[in-house]
Amino acid sequence: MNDNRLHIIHCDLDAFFAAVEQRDHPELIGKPVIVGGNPESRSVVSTCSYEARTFGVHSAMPTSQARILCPQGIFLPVDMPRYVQASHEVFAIFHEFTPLVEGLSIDEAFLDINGCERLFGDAVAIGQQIKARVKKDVGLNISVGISVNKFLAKLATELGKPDGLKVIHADEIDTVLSPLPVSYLWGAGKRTVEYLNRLGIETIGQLREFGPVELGKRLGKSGQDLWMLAQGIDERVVEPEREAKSMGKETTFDQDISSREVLQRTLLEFAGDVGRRLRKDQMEAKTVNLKLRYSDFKTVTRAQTLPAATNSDLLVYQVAVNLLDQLSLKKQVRLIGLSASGLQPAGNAEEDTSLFAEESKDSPIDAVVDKIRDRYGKSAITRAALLDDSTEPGL
Ligand code: TTP
Ligand code: MG
Repeated sequence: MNDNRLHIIHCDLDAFFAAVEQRDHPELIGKPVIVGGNPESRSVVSTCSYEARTFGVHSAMPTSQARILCPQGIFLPVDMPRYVQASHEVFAIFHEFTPLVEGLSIDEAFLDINGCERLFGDAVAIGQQIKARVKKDVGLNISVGISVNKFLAKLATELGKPDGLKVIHADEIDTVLSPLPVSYLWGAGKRTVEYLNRLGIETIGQLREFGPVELGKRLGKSGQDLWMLAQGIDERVVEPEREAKSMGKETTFDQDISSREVLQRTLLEFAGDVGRRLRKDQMEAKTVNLKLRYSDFKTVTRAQTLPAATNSDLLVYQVAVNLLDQLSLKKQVRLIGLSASGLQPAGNAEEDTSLFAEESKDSPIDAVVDKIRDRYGKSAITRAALLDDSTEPGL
């Protein structure tokens, strides 16, 4: 399919691990932060802030060399759980816009927005919304590239970094590609680039002139693939992950919240959404997860696994409130999230005689509420506790 519409979005967080460190330790903002192993050992740099990059430091460089290039660098160890958490949050935002999300790495994904335009606007509008949400909800900068296929969207991200939102339109392909070094071709590794350079091919424009037959003779199938990319042709489709492992909702409040009541009411609304979605997909969840992010971006999570899987709004809500009770509200809350995980097809729950068992059966009330909401919209029916105050921010 040769689709000239801008429908592929590529997203990649800027200086990811280092950016999480700067977000969580604001005194590091503007400083050369280098994340990796201990500089005294034989470790390598995972990544570094853009400030450190001006000294020539980069990923995969021995930390000892980074220390020589940038003695004033702030060297930090890798703290994977925090980066994984941020990654999950960013991917959850992607999934709000389209189900067609293909993760490439911990901080990078393709989105195909075909069919989503009526809900969220065109690709550029969606790109802008993703950038704004990732900044507001997760506190990180993400670069976004938009084009007609995967290669060009990824290239657009690379060219727009940092904090970019770059579009490559179909009619710009030749002008954008021709002057670029061949290293910009996706998949052209160091050895391929050296080989092409030895043939006198430095730029993508020169590679195009070299022709597909000659390249194929010298590099086989990968030569032909490179030649196609050099024309801006890439027919690979976005391949989404197969199935959701959890479903949930979260919100960043417009103003930080200290009221337990507001948090509980938000959880009640979320539990309704989560339960409804579970029932719609004929699924049940074994585990309820609660997340709070405080005003200083410190994030805490709590989870409870139930004796039997459920898709009842009320049970999800009750467990979520129990989890909330375990968390301190001394600091104000910036974000609250509720999710259900350990998903399984409804009705497969093992027999259980505990107190939970009764409530975890499909609730007839939930089913009736779902029907009314399907027909008249979400606001047609609301649990009583949601009605008493609608003035809280962010809901
Ligand atoms: P990248 O997206 O390649 O790099 P980055 O996000 O740090 O910087 P930018 O995208 O703005 O150029 O990789 C994402 C994360 O993966 C990175 O923050 C750290 C980790 N990583 C390594 O641990 N080792 C590596 O060699 C690379 C390239 C990345
Ligand atoms: Mg990145």
